[in-house]
Amino acid sequence: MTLDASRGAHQEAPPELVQLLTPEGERVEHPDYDVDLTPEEVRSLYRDLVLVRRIDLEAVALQRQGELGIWASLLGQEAAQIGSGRALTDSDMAFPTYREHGVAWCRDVDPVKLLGLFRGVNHGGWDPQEHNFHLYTIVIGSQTLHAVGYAMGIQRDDASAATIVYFGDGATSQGDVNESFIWASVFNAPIVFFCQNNQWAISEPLEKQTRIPLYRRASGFGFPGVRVDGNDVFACLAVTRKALEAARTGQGPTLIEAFTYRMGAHTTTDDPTRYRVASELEAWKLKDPIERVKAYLFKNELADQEFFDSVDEEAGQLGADLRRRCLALPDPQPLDIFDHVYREPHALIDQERAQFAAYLEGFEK
Ligand SMILES: Cc1ncc(C[n+]2csc(CCOP(=O)(O)OP(=O)(O)O)c2C)c(N)n1
Ligand SMILES: [Mg+2]
Repeated sequence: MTLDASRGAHQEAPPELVQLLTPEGERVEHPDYDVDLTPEEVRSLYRDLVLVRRIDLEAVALQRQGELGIWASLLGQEAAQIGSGRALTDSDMAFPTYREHGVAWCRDVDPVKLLGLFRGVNHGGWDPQEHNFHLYTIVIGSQTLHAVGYAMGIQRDDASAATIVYFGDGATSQGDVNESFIWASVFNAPIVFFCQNNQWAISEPLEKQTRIPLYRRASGFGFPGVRVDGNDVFACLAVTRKALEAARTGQGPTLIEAFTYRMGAHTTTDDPTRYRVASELEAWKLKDPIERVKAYLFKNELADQEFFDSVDEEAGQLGADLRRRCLALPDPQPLDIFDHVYREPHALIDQERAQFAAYLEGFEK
């Protein structure tokens, strides 16, 4: 192919999307990926999806009422997060961005701790080692390097575990992410790169990040890439399971592009009506990740109305309980900020703490 002919060649074939459950709730086969789920497991996935959406809704409401400083909504991305999160085993390690509330749920992180972070009363509040779930990272893409380092540690310990790292479509333009791809590839690190392509990086659309489908980037770095329907929890589970297993068995990294959509604002400080058209949102509403599982359960008579009502009831209670516990979170003492800078006592920190204590003393009581 000449240079001129190869330009734009990426537009020839439509990219393949792994899908196991259509938006209408029909089960479809895929030659390379499958999941064999019991009715109980499907109901459990449905429950996860509904509950994390409820956590998210409560958090948005709390922010609007001035109880949180900010919130990054996962609305629309529930299937990508629950599917990939439920594919993890206890010994796998996950590195999130700031939007992975569904993955946090799968790692048994109490959602009130997430609210504490966005309320500004903790710095994460959970022990990453206890949950094998790293603290949220705001600096776009930097966690991919931390994750590859961690994965290389697993490799050197000869442990049978994998690492998964989450990032967005916008993050793929960061140097850190590209460097992490190179390290992972060259060292055959046991890692899964899970990119939630939600089509937007705040107000920047996907076409400002790439001229080719994101999953195809992987081949340039020397490892496989796959695009999955990010609103299909079955497909996200199947694809992530396979990629994690490949990582655990010495087959190196995989890039998963979960093709999804950010249904809400970037964060509660953002107003997406200023930069995107309503029809786009309407089109994606038809691909809702929860509705298709509900339709599947209903059509196949795997769940009755009583089941759906009980999940809704549980969601309502979870929301109310979260709200109550969020409002009861104690404000931190100003000097607490120095507590966890280093694991061991540190002379400079002691000095700074003393200086700050003296400064605080200067205020009238
Ligand atoms: C290094 C860095 N640059 C810029 C920002 C500001 N910023 C916060 S979120 C964001 C967009 C991220 O988009 P994407 O990776 O697609 O993730 P999404 O928010 O869509 O989940 C930017 C530029 C940042 N946090 N860190
Ligand atoms: Mg994005």
